Amino acid sequence: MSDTLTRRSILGGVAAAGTLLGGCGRIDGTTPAPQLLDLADGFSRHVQRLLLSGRPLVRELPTAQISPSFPITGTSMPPGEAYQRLLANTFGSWSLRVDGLVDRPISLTLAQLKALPARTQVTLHQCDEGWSAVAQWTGVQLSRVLELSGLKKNARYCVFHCLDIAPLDGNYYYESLDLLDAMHPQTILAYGMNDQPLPVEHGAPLRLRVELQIGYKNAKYVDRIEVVDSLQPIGKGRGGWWEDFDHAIWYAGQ
Ligand SMILES: Nc1nc2c(c(=O)[nH]1)N[C@H]1C(S)=C(S)[C@@H](COP(=O)(O)O)O[C@H]1N2
Ligand SMILES: [Mo]
Repeated sequence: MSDTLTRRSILGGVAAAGTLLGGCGRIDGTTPAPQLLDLADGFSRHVQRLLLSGRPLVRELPTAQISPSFPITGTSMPPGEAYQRLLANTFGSWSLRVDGLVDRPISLTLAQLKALPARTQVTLHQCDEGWSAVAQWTGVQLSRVLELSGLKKNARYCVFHCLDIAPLDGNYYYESLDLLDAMHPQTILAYGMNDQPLPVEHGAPLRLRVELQIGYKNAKYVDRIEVVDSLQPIGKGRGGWWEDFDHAIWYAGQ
C-alpha cells in the first residue's frame, strides 16, 4: 500500500471514530452502543486532538473593523426579580455552575473566571435574521473551564442554561454544543465586549461566543453548563431554544 493510501485510510478511520466519539453525530436517537464508547475511550482523546487540529479558525479582524453599534436580538433584559438582584450587586453573588457528566461539579464566580487566562478576539457575528456585526470579545476558553471540572468518558454535549425566559413560549433560553465546538480554541465564555464589561443587553455577566456557529448558538446570560450524553431529555429535545421553538437547525456551523 502506498504512503498516500495508508494516510488516507487512517484519516478516514479517525474521522469516522471522531463522529462517533466527539458527539457531532445526529441527535435523532442513533446513539452508539455504550460498550463501543467504553472500548474506544482509550484513544478518544487522541482522536479528538487529531480532529481539532484540522478544524478551521474563523478570521479574527482588526479592531478598526469593530461595528460602531451592535444590534441586540432576543432578550435585552432578563425578566424577573432574581436577575435584578444579581444586577444590583454587579453580579457579586452570581456564579457559573458546571455539572452533569463531569468528574468534579464546580462553581466559579466572575472574579474566578476573570482570574483564568483570558482570550480576546475580534469576530463577525451573523444572525440568521439578516444582520451581522463585528465586536471584540474577551473571556475564558470553554476548554479551560472544562479542564477544571473534568469530563466523564460518556460526556458528549455541553448544554448552556440561561437566566432569561423567552416571552414567546415562557421557556428558559438554552443552547448546546458538541465537544468539538466546545473544545475549539475560539469558543469562549465572554465577560467583556469592546474592552468594557459585557453589557446587560449582550448577555451580562457571561455569554457564550462560539465563533464557528451562527447567532442563536451564542447563548447570553449563561449561568450553568450541564454536560450530558444526550440532548433528548432537555427541553423538547432538539438541543436549543430556537431549535425547540422554531425547528432551527442544531448544527449551524462551519
Ligand atoms: N439567553 C439568550 N441568548 C441569546 C438570545 C436570547 O434571546 N437569549 N438570542 C440569540 C440570538 S438569535 C442572537 S443573534 C444573539 C444576539 O446577541 P446580541 O443580542 O448580543 O447581539 O444572541 C443569541 N443568544
Ligand atoms: Mo440571531
